[in-house]
Amino acid sequence: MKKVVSVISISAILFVGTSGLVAANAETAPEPGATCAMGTAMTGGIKVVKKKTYVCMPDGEWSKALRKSKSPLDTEDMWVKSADKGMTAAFGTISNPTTKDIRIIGVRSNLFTPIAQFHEMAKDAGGQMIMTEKKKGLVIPAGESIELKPGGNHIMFMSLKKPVTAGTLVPIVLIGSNGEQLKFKALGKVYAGANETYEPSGMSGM
Ligand SMILES: [Cu+2]
Repeated sequence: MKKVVSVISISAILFVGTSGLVAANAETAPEPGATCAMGTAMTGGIKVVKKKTYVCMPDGEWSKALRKSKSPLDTEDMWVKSADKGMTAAFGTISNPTTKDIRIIGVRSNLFTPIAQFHEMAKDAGGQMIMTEKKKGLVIPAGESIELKPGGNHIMFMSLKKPVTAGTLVPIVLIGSNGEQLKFKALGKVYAGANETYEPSGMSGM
């Protein structure tokens, strides 16, 4: 706590010294193509500046300015595996009733740190199921539904801020590549599977 206070006072002094009384915490819009602080392989770090949303894309660059709109996607039976800490994942069915593919590039929820990934389970050359990240986000094809399920595609939350308790509803927002925001609540459920480990060299488990 002491450390935080001293950092704030130093930055306040710097602001007064260099630019007078400029609002110290004003968010600035990222330059197009600027790399995100999250680095590669992490979706997160969503910024909202002057009513426009910027998403730290899975490829490590900020998205273009996205004007907020309502997503035409539908969800059904969304749920999150209950967990006290660490990682968890969200599952359920997402449908696209429109005639255009919709790409989901970001995830936001106040239960998690702003780090989430879209994962896909696939067989490797040896027939082993492995988990890989979908770096371009999650595409819901026109007129189709995709089912996120244990052992298949899922939305992975890398670091919980609060426990997800069985029976509670977790608010989640998915952000589309055109700024469409899909808000839904996912039910916390006890589930014995979907255990994953995350190692620097790769991912295993489920
Ligand atoms: Cu995963």
